[in-house]
Amino acid sequence: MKSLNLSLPDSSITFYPEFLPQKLSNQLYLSLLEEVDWTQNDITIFGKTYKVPRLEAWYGDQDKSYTYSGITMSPKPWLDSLLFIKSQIESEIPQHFNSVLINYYRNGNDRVGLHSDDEKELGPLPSIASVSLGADRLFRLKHKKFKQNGLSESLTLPGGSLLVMEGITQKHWKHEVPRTSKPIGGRINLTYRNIVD
Ligand SMILES: O=C(O)CCC(=O)C(=O)O
Ligand SMILES: [Mn+2]
Repeated sequence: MKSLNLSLPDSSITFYPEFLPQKLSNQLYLSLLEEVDWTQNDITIFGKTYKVPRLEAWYGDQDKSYTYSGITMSPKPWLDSLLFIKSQIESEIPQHFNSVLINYYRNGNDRVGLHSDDEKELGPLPSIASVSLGADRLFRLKHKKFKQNGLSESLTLPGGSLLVMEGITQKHWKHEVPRTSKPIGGRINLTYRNIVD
């Protein structure tokens, strides 16, 4: 399968632009939109509570729980379509995943701010396999140091693509999906993760 190493310093990031065939990717988008039990969580920053600017869901093995942005979530039991995508990933890369965080960006106003996937539940060198369905969105990476000279990278994540971030990537880089004023449709992103105990 066609893959591309991003070759950024202090990272290990591989991009598979055509991981899922377009037709399958569209079908999965529509079925997940229906099947997933979406919630809009609250987030409290400096004592003020906001609605998270996207819908979220968390699925996985039943014995795992996870704290994300201060919210502890118990995973819902796997759906067939989520297990199918997981098996596609696990047949391409030598990693095992026991959970998935799913985001639904309803339009260009929905987004995720700069962060690292460095929660302690993921262990010191987390592997994150990120599958995108639906509309193209910009994915921006920023190195935590060298802020002045702006060591950063942007790529468009199209529907059907897979982005794998491994090793020391989360330790050194943050990432975001910024808001866009372009009139665009919805996007679902699934980040498969392995919770270590
Ligand atoms: O939507 C994306 O591509 C990224 C989502 C993300 O960074 C996350 O869920 O931690
Ligand atoms: Mn993330």
